[in-house]
Amino acid sequence: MADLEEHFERTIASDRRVEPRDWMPDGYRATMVRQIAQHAHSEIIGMQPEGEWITRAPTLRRKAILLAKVQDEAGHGLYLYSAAETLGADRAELTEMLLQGRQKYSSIFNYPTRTYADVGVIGWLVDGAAICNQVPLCRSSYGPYARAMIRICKEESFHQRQGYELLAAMMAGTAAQRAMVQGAVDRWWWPALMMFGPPDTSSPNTARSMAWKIKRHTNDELRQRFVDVTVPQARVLGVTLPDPELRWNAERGHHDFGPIDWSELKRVIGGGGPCNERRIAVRRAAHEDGAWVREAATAHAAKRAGPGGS
Ligand code: FAQ
Repeated sequence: MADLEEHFERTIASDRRVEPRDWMPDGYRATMVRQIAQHAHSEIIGMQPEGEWITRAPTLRRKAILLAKVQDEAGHGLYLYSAAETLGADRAELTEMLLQGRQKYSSIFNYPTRTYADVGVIGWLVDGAAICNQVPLCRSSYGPYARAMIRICKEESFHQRQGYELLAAMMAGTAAQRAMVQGAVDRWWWPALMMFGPPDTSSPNTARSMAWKIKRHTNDELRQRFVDVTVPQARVLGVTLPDPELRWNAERGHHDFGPIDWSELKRVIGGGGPCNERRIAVRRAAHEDGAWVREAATAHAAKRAGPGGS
């Protein structure tokens, strides 16, 4: 046991990857399952806010792009559930825990998409925040998660650009379209900053996850990075970020920004966001509607495995 533990510690210290068959502390396994499952649930629930606009996309081109993006999110969720399975988690149980509210998904997907500009802002800000958070996770210590993150980040970066391009097109349009973009930015800016999680001073998991090299940066470090990369993009786009305290601080070499309403994050994580109930209800209905597919797949697998099967 001491040998196994030492091997694990050496793997972490020398920046090598922990692989599914390696011994790992129970706490490490539980943390990985928690983070990967939450991430997978976020991708699957995250299909809903934009998915609601597929039938209302303004042109065939926009519809094709949006369909592809939402399908990518489904793919990310499936990769991530597979990564959780390498730790011994059961996909059906993870889904059950999501539906019962025993596992979380990102707070950001509990906000409504009121106009088509919201689709662009989700690409620009939400995928932009996801990239800031996930690029360092490509170096996360758990091999299957880190490797899944590489492809996911490539796709998210395409998603971010399509959102920005959509917004740039709207900003080149009518005054009403520009107002629509500004309205969407006003509604999504603060929730996007909350995606990075609670401040470091009240983040119970960060220290342990950093020591295990699951997380490579703290929540506040990544939030700051996101603000710094996004401010110049907002300027080029011609939108105002809704924070009167946002300004460059030459001494710190970063942007200062105003206080975040942490009570809102707490409320949304706790189930009290504008769309929490709807998101889970839609997910539950999709799961129930898909029962026949799971049954058919199980019957098919049993038939293939049985005598006479190939
Ligand atoms: N929402 O101690 P910490 C996407 C929870 S991107 C809900 O700081 P940790 C792409 C946290 O889980 C979104 N819950 O926790 C896309 C913990 O609860 P627990 C998904 C939150 O793990 C784009 C408690 O608060 N990305 O889907 C949130 O060290 C567009 C205390 O927090 C990922 O999941 C929140 N915002 O750090 C799809 C990235 N923040 O479990 C569609 C991977 C915190 O103890 C469209 N995850 N909590 O009960 C991570 O990097 C980390 O898990 C953090 C949280 C940074 C999210």
